[in-house]
Amino acid sequence: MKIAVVGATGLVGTEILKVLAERNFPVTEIIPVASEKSIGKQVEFKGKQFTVVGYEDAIKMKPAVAIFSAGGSTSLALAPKFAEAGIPVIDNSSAWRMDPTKKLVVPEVNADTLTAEDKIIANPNCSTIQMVVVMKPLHDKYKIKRVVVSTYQSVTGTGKAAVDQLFAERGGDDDASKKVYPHKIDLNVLPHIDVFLDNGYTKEEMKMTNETKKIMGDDSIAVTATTVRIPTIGGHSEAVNIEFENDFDLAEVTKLLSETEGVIVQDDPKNFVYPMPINAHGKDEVFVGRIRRDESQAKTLNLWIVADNLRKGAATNAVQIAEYLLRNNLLA
Ligand code: 2RA
Repeated sequence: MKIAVVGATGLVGTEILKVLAERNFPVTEIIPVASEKSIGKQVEFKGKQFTVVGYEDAIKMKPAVAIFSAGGSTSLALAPKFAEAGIPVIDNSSAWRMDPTKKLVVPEVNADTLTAEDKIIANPNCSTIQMVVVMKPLHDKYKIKRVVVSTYQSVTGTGKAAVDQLFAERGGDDDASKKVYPHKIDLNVLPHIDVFLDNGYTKEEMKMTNETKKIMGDDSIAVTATTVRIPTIGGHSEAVNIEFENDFDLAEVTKLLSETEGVIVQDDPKNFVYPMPINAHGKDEVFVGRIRRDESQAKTLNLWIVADNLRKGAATNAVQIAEYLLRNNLLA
């Protein structure tokens, strides 16, 4: 089937093509869509070249689904045009995530809410996705009251220019014109992701709070986040403290997580086994370790969660939504 990838030449767009190929999604033709300046360029998929087209031509080619990763304003402008033509859109930007008429989907958590009427489906923020995949089975079993999360996020979450800044600095190039962050990122840590809001939190932090409630379908879950950029590229890491309504057994928590689809437990600290971005890089799963009781408070758990933000945090999650639509005959 024909698949349109809008923003096919960006970091996430490239990853979407890789994931579609690796997971053997039944693609007959890729329709790469990009802005005016990229039209006519070639994009490779499974050894074949496909020509980048504008969105009007893409709609005329009647793809079965369009996966968008082209930023919020492009999505706001173009996703409705695909949707009106009956082409389901899976959108990686934040444009539609909190729109009450749109579903915000992590397949392991809430794909079963999707219907044929959902023509624009939002893919959540990367740092939220990896956290809710782990939270879901725990919430079902013990009921989560409150989550305190601190993130350690890869520069790939910002985009290619940020990766370039990191490596330029590492090579000794401190040219301010190449900087996308307001400070040096190499050998540094920035407690700042996305813009600051009036309440003192960043937009990224509020995404973790608001998106979690929507995906989990439970407004009673309290989430407070501190999101931090670190000079790494393999994935996002999160220290997560979860307070439950009901008490848990630690061995049972580990068993539950090891039986959860899409989750891999890596928890043998005595042998230095715990999730790290260097190992999560290029993988589709969410890795969890450092599973331990919070000894300062009853019914409370500490976890360390790592996933490749370009994969499960973006491309893989979007392709999994497309797989769900395919399995359930919901594609155009
Ligand atoms: C980041 N959350 O890591 C973003 C990307 N979606 O900056």
